[in-house]
Amino acid sequence: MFYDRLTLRRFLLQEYRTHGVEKDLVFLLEDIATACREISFAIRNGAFFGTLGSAASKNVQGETQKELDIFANDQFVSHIRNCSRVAALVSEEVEEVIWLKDSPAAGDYIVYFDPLDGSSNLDVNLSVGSIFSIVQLPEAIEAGDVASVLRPGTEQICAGYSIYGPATTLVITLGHGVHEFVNHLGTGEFRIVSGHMKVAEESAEFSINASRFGDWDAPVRRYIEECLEGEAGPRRKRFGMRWSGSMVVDIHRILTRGGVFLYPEDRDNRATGGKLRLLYEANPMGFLIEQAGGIASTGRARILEVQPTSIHQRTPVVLGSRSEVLRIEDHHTQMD
Ligand code: AHM
Ligand code: MG
Repeated sequence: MFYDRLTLRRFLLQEYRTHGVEKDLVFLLEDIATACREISFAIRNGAFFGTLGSAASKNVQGETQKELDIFANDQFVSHIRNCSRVAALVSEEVEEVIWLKDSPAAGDYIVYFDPLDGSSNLDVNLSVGSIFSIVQLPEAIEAGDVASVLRPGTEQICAGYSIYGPATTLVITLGHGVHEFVNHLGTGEFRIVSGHMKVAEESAEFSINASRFGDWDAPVRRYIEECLEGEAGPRRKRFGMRWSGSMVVDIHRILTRGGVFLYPEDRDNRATGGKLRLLYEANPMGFLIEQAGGIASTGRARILEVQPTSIHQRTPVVLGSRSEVLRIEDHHTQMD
């Protein structure tokens, strides 16, 4: 029943009481949830205001920005500003670190986010989402010192995403499992629908942009070929394939019913080290997948242990069910 389900606020206050989650982090997450609600509203009405198309600008990766990319970024920045403990922000849509404090202290937060992931889905009315990651500074840092925001994913204290689909959802981890909330149309509340989500250990579904087959390295090609061979091949089972064009949607499916998601480094993207970004795409999704019992790998190493060297750094990504990710890692070990 609707009224039996925990609201996001009550859930966060439980985390405060049982796991010592700080009140400032509770407020920060509520502000992020508000930003997501506003973005959801803007997307649903985007066709009337002509905001689904491209803006005149390009972002730091040279990609054309949609008006809604810029709007979503502004929502994240303005709502997160409410929290006086946030030292700095790193956004996919902004080239430089956004410093919010003059003297960031130990215990302050850094928030990394992709305000609108998969935005090429907007024009065709398919789902998109927002992704965020929060780390807590172990020591004071100097405002303006970019190196001090280059922190590995193991330092995350919180990660999550919102999906703007048939329902607007919010999925978060504070390091004690993964929980899904749905935004109720009417009250505007986020209420829990799944607690302690688990990635199935085994699966028969993979998610990759197969049009890049000719560019993949041998270990990835071998893994996918084995899946495609179905019952007659070494896997002795038939595999399904899904690719939504929006990482949040593909990862949500894997959290819900298992599977593996790959965006490997390939011949075409090798110069940049892959397509997806480490700090605000791979790390938060990796933290969520690990918290749900899956594995988050580059194909060769744990994503969360990669030491970032720049804020918009890219990384190969293999996320999902344990048995599949281990098999892909094994292919890399054998064929490197
Ligand atoms: P974006 O941040 O520019 O939207 O790009 C990230 C997206 C992911 O959501 C998705 O998995 C991938 O890019 C899709 O890539 P492709 O264009 O190869 O299908
Ligand atoms: Mg993105």
